[in-house]
Amino acid sequence: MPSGSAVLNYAPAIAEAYYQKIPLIVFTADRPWEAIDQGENQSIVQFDIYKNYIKKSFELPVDCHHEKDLMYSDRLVNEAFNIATAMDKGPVHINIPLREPLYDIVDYTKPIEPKIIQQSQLKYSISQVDEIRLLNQWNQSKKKMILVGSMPQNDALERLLEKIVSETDTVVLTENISNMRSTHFIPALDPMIECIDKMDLEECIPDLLITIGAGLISKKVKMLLRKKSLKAHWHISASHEHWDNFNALTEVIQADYTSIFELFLKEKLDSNYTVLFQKINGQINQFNEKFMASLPFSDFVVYKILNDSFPPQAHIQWGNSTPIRYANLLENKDKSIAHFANRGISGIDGVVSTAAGASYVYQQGLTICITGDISFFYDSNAWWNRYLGGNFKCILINNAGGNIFKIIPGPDKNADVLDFFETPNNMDARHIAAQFDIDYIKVENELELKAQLPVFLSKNIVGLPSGN
Ligand SMILES: Cc1ncc(C[n+]2csc(CCOP(=O)(O)OP(=O)(O)O)c2C)c(N)n1
Repeated sequence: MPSGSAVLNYAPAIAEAYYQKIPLIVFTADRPWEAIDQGENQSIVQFDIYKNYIKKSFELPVDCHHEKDLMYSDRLVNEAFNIATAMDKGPVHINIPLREPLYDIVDYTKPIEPKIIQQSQLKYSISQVDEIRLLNQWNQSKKKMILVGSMPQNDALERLLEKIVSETDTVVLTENISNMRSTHFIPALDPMIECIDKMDLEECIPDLLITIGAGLISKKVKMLLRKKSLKAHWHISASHEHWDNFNALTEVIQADYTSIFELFLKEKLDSNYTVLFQKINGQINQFNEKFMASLPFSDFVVYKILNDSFPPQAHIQWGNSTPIRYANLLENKDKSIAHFANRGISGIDGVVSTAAGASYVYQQGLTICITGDISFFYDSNAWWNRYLGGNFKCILINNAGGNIFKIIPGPDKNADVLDFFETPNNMDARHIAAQFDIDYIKVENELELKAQLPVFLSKNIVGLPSGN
């Protein structure tokens, strides 16, 4: 349990969990209130320290002399766990003040039987009046589009959305980390936009846009939907966020996805909207093949080769910056492979740490972290981890700086400024690998990559930082 400035070091992970709605219980050790702001060693005000990024903060009593103190602590801990895991999930903080001596072990003879307060799970459903109103609007909208943001695999929802597409003539757009794989859905949104010709553009804009899941990666889709004023945008979520990403939000629906989409299945409308997207989707493969064929050996070629080589059951942890963006341009068909990224707040800190932690929890297959060099070196302490196993692999795309800043419009305009954004470097991961006793393979061209990848994926080794 951390205290003092170590508590602040938790902040990026807590903020990420908050925006991704991940249940997280954060424990911190503290000094009692009388020692705070007294120049005492390693003590800062810790209660509510994460207040903007936490569902609720708790503080246990310093002493437990009376049985009521224990009852109170029991209740607080139960409340904290229940709030974190409620339908509207997120992190909670339990601060634990301790009096000196801090390192003695107390011989506590009484049996400890913590009370468990159960929590029945809420199922948000909307009122009948709202049902009728929404269904009415759904019926009147000929062009309906569902845009799925980041979420973990959800087979039941995937099947339900397939039914929505085929029975109600609705278009479903998915991103890589929405983990929705179906021939009924449109993947790889940026190439799709390249394939929309001007004539179809107007036709493509929906009358009704529905968003689910966390933040969207595709900037092109954002720009497209922002450019044209949408008639209606509904955001469905168990929590109460008002995400108006297209400046057109008309309804926040606090419901679980199943109940709302089952409601919409009642209406079987035929408007040919999906036919239009099927036509566009048919062009994506051709577009991609032509585009790939035109490329020299480059980061994107590396990503394509990697994407085609992931073994079944793998969990891919994409780094922020270009890795997740390139990943989002590529199509994934294997449903057994799940894709993740820290897209709650898109920090480049903790990319490798997150993947390392995830590999400890997920033992059924490989966890493969794919990261840029700045993110990798920034987080090099991630390798200081006693629990890493052979199921954890890391691929470092060492392009000697933050390449994203050469791609996004803006920083590239001024060469002097670009240097500060990009932070060019000549760092080599070989020494980090040696320091932490990690196997290391370096590849520098397509031939080497293709030759080494099977070795890397099959061997029980921990990491493959590569350079290109
Ligand atoms: C904690 C944090 N600091 C700074 C940034 C801003 N930032 C976004 S991308 C990036 C560069 C990342 O470079 P690298 O990991 O090498 O990936 P590449 O751009 O080469 O793909 C930076 C500094 C951020 N997102 N998060």
